[in-house]
Amino acid sequence: MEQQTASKKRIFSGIQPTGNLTLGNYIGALRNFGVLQNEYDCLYSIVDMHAITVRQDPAELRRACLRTMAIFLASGLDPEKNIIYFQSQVSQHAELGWILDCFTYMGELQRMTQFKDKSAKHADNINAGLFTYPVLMAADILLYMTDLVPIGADQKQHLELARDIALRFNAVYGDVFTVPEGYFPKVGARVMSLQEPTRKMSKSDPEETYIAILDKPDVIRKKLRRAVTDSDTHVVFDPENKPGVSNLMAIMSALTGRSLDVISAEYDGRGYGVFKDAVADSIVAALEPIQNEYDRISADKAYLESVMVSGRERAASIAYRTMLKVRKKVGLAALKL
Ligand code: ATP
Ligand code: LTN
Repeated sequence: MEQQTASKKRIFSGIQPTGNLTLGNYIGALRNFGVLQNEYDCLYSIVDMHAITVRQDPAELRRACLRTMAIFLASGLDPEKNIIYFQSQVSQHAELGWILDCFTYMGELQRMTQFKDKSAKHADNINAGLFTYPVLMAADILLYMTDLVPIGADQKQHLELARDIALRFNAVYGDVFTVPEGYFPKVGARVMSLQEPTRKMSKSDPEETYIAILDKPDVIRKKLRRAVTDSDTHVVFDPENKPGVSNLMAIMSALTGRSLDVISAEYDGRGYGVFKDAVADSIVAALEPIQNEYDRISADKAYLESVMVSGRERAASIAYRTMLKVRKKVGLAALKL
């Protein structure tokens, strides 16, 4: 049975298998996953149940699930050290999701900005799952007694809700859930769209607005050259007045570890063309090793299958124990195997 190492804290995060993972997903979340794998017990889930809050083509969803798992592995996550699995294969997510629905207020969910954005984007399908999406996310996190959640800034509001739900449940039943904290990157917590730099880069937006983790160097360079900037020539960090340039600076800083001041000093006054090419180079350098690994791993279907099976078993054994406790606390019939 999966045991949490006494001294290690636990991490959980999830990514939806919708479309192509972007540079935003990488800088905001994925890149931090591997950094923490030695100090924490980590679970990383491909949250396919969240993905179906928006209508998906079944064959493409299945492919996107495997693609996402291969990207997790290609970005350096060791499947021995980390539990990597598909959310829908551990049924306790749905079970706890329902229970937590009964501890969440309509008003709280109505305030969620992601719900408002997605409802506007999918006005023909504002389903109840889209509304209760953050409760399923809270269930994902609380099911594993998570201490830390590496996410981008767009998920902060959802994490706050997960904390509120945990505190509310604990206030009624005693200390059942660990109350999780967010873990955000210092630069690049919100990578913006290349075409509309006041909106976040999103994998469900049109192709030219994002860099995909799997984009080839020539595509990356082309997208960068077309990225929206402004009409002066200064490379200075000023997100309010120069959102496009500031976004590119933040991307470069996040990927190279150089400060915004150093980047400004090097590129200010040399023209946006030179700067954009340099940003493209930093992206290519960061993504190329992942892409090479991806090509190797994604060809090995048997390996992906074995990671999927062992991830599911390990996650399920933790989830099962949490649900025994939760069911008992709430007064649901005991599970007899
Ligand atoms: P979708 O467009 O399908 O809603 P998404 O691109 O927002 O998807 P998710 O699967 O919802 O991606 O997010 C996975 C992780 O990536 C989350 O932790 C999220 O905060 C992070 N993330 C997503 N977009 C960005 C971004 N533009 N900048 C930084 N982090 C991001
Ligand atoms: N809601 C997140 C994806 C997600 C997640 C999670 C992230 C689902 N469950 C649990 C962290 C922890 C998103 O839309 N980006």
